[in-house]
Amino acid sequence: MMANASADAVGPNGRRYLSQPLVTEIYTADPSAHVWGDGKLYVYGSHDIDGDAVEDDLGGHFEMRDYRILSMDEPGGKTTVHPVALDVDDVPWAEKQMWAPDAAFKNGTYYLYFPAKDREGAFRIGVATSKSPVGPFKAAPEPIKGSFSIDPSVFADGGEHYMIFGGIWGGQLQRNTTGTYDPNGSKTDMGKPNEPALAPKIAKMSGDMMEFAETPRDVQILDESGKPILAGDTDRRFFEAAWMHKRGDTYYLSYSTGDTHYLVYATGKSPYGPFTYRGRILEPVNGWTTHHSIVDWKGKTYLFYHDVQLSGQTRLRNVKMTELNYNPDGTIQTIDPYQK
Ligand code: FUB
Repeated sequence: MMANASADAVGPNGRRYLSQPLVTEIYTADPSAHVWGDGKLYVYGSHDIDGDAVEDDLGGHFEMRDYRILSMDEPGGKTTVHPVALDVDDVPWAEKQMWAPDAAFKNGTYYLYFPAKDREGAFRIGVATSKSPVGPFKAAPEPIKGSFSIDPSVFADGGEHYMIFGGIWGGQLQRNTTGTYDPNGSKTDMGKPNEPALAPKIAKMSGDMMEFAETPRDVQILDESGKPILAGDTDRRFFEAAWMHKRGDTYYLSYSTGDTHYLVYATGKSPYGPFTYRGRILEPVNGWTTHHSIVDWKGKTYLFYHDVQLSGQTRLRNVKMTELNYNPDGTIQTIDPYQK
């Protein structure tokens, strides 16, 4: 058992964690949770490893090279760690850094969407297929045409699927402002503080789920007065880890604010937006990154997230889950990742 795998473990602030890691035998992060037709819950996430890279400002220390899928039969039940579902060596175009993935299901096939760096150092998004929710997955020979940056999440709505993706800074969104990767683009220039922040992207998927059916467009995130959230508004602007879900007629776009460490959300009336900022979902966890998914399962809604309880190291994270509750007006009750 890894150190700190105990209900009595406390974070750097001396407080006990709200919930415990789902698994302790491997390090896991960036959980995208789904309930498919069999009623079980599957988590498609990153498999963190303790690599050699020195920690840097662009996430070079996240050296993940494969995916391991988790599954649970019941909330609070045992979590199973499945064998390797896809390895970087089996993705012809990818060199390294298999970061946060997501999955979709259509017509008897499971689709795993994942970002990785190609041999030019550009993040692209790939797709792999399987007849089993836990793989093994077979990768397409090329990345999705027109894809760039990181953190794909695929949202199903009205018979269509949409990919929402992107991440600034180490996620390279600022190097793709023209839709084409600029190897000489700035590593860190995210625009002037009083300019609109860089936006996550959205594209409808093709019928066969292997391509974009349209050129990715910006997802606008507005403040309470209808103005775009600005680049300098670091507590609220998009950084990475977008997730979309729907409740009633309302679309919820949630994301990480990165260097300010919040999980926040905005609501809208269409998956394309515009979205209006509403508030925080999760206060900062122990660890630099924060990343999540939201899913309904057996009559409740759950937030899947990660922190570094087990290792205390940024690069070695562990996935957790906790219940998420709405207020009567549809706003989300902010979660504190520590016990009161
Ligand atoms: O896991 C690597 C990166 O860290 C993800 O792509 C980001 O969302 C952050 O969690």
